[in-house]
Amino acid sequence: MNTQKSKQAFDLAQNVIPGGVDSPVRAFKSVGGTPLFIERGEGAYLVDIDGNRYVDFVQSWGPLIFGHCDKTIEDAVIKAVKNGLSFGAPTEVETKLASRICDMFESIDKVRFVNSGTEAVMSAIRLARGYTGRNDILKFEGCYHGHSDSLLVQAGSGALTFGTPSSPGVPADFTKHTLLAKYNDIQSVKKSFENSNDIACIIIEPVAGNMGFIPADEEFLQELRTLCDENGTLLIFDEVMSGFRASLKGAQGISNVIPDLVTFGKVIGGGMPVGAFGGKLDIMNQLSPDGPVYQAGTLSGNPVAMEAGLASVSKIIENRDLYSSFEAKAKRLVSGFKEAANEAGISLQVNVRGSMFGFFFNDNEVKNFDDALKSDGEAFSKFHQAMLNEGFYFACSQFETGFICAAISDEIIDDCIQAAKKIMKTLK
Ligand code: KE4
Repeated sequence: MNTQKSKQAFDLAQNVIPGGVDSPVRAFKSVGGTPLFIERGEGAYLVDIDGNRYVDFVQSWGPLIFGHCDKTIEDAVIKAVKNGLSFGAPTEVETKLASRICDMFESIDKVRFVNSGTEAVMSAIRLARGYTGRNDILKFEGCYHGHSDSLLVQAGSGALTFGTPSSPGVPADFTKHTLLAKYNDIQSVKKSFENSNDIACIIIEPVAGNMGFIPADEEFLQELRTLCDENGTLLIFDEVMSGFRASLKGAQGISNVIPDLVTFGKVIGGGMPVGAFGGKLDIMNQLSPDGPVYQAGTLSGNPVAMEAGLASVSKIIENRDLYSSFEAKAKRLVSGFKEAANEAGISLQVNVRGSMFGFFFNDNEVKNFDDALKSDGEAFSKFHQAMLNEGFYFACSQFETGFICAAISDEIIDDCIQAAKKIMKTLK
């Protein structure tokens, strides 16, 4: 692939944008090589500024469940734009999208829109603290919930301690209320409750997509629910990535565990900047202006973004049989990868939930962040680069997730598996 124009564009971008990107993972630092500058999307494909076409398994990190330039979503946005871009006042489309989400999830009586997943999670955490009157929060090593200060936390010394900031600029005081536990390990959670009787909420990616792809064990989620009920702690499902992706009803549609608060993003914006958080009446009614917990946003519920989200969510609800097709394609893809790896004498761990999939270059099953860290990052990087050269665009980090969209055909899956068979042989 000739990527000369991307290289030039990246050089220019780095003069005026930190790292040349507006979000760090895009810089390809984890896999090496130059990030591709994209000119346009076409259904299942990305086209870079050098004219190279790639099958897109990233889909803007999840939002584009129908692929690029979906006509339904495009028409909705174009129509909305002609009425104006923003009013800073309520519009009926916000109510329509909120109603779709409330009708879909028994755990949600009300929902509020924001502009990103980060905002959704930050707001849900504040609401949980305001509702319970407690200060501590519990998250899991390896789960990412956006970049708000109290959630930018990794394990301190020892495995199960109060978090320490994982970024400069976050004062230790801002993370002293953040407890850490191990994903899929209920004993580590019980230990946290021994360490604190002030836990406002547990927040979890019920299908983790930010330490690579690791679904939580159903029993683990059920035990989290029980522990929260026993301790008066709220359970927050961060479904920013898994919402409308792991199933029509996200992870809670698979586990049947009902959270107290849910956060959304990505698919509910259809590619436009939308996040949301929702839950039961008694919790949501604590939010300003009805309640004392403050939360706000100039462009929250932006009518153009709302129309994109309404079109995206409505279309997926009207085509809910797509999920069985998504999952069949994802399973066929990763099974093909696993077969190709086995033929090459390489250990590959794979997993699927609905339209989400992941693979680890790892000898053993990956159940938590420690396991994920033992994966062969070099093999992943070589695979990523080689598949790019074959015209397949995967997430540029072992600690991300892949997605199937409605525009990805069975033929594309077959072609991708053939490319993987060729590439795996070169990795040994
Ligand atoms: P945003 O603020 O990026 O919209 O959402 C933060 C967020 C919250 N919760 C979960 C479960 C998430 O996956 C995310 C964001 N996901 C990453 C992909 N791993 C966004 C990509 C990026 O950071 O550029």
